[in-house]
Amino acid sequence: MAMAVTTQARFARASGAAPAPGRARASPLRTSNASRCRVAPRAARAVAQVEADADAEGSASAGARDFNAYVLERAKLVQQALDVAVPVQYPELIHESMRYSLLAGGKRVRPMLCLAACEMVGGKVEDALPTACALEMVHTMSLIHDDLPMMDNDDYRRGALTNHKVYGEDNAILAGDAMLAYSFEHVARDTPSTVPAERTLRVVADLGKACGACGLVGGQVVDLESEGKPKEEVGMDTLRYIHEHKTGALLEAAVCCGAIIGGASDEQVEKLRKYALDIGLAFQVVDDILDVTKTSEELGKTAGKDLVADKATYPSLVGLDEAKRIARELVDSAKAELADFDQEAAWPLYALATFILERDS
Ligand code: GRG
Repeated sequence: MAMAVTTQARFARASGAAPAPGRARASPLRTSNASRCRVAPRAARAVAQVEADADAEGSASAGARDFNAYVLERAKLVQQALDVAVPVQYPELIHESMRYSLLAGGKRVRPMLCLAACEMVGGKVEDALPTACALEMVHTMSLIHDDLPMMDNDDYRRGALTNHKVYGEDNAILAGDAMLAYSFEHVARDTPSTVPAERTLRVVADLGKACGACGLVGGQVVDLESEGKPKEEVGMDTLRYIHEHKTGALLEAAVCCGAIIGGASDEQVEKLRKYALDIGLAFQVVDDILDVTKTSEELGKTAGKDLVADKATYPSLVGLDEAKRIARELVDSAKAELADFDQEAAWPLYALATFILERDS
């Protein structure tokens, strides 16, 4: 696989050594990694598409044309905050393992949604930043665990070797556990004290719900249960459940928690929940589409796995064109939920919805 060569070369360059086949004690990310942000190159084409669409539509918001700068600025902000939140300290190995996956790039969609929702309802970015980082910690730990041999068994993630390939399965499990626990600590302890405590408490509860047996874990369990079954037997209802929980639940938490921190009314949170449920499902439908239309090199992870496993996915159950139509419809429906908000303040949530549809990794 072409990616294997490229990724190993990149790893070797970053660490100054050839990648160890099993456990590695030296991390390529021992020093600050804040400037090494790969979001822009990997998402560049989709960002350009969002801007082109905004131009073509004569978008209500002139700001939409600055989406490229917006994404870069937000990704950098989140990268720096994560770098500070998880320093290397004793015991070094587990902190290095956490940092290896957390600072390895990624599109940072969940933190961006959280910050955008907070700002749209009048909140301050710095108030939501610990929650935005916590969302990325939960997301990253779920990727680490998902990649383990007893789950999805993957060797590559975010264009690099998976955590267990570098640090061993025992440390990868523990790094995920530590990151999950720390995400809640970070929200509870580091959200500015000017944010009313009841808002922070609601965020902790919503984040917990998104992680648990009625959220990501529930989606993962049903996904594992469905593996090996004929895709027709799995069917659309179960597939939708998997997608809405495995992927959608955290996007829902991202948008709703950002809005709660920003002081949204209950009515506003519920409108934004509908927006988030639509983009959450669309995100995974697009993921299914990318799995069959992109290469491993383009995705930074193994492509074509669903096809090889003959897994139930939107393209495999309804066809590629219909899957694309459904994703478009979901994103249109999400945008409709934004109609009652200040349109100028809402432009990043419009643009992020388009980005989710148009992304190519
Ligand atoms: C205890 C929270 C918790 C989870 C454990 C392993 C597990 C249960 C759930 C797996 C959830 C999972 C990996 C869902 C896939 C979601 C998805 C579409 C990932 C890709 O997201 P991107 O494209 O990735 O945003 P980047 O790398 O850009 O961040």
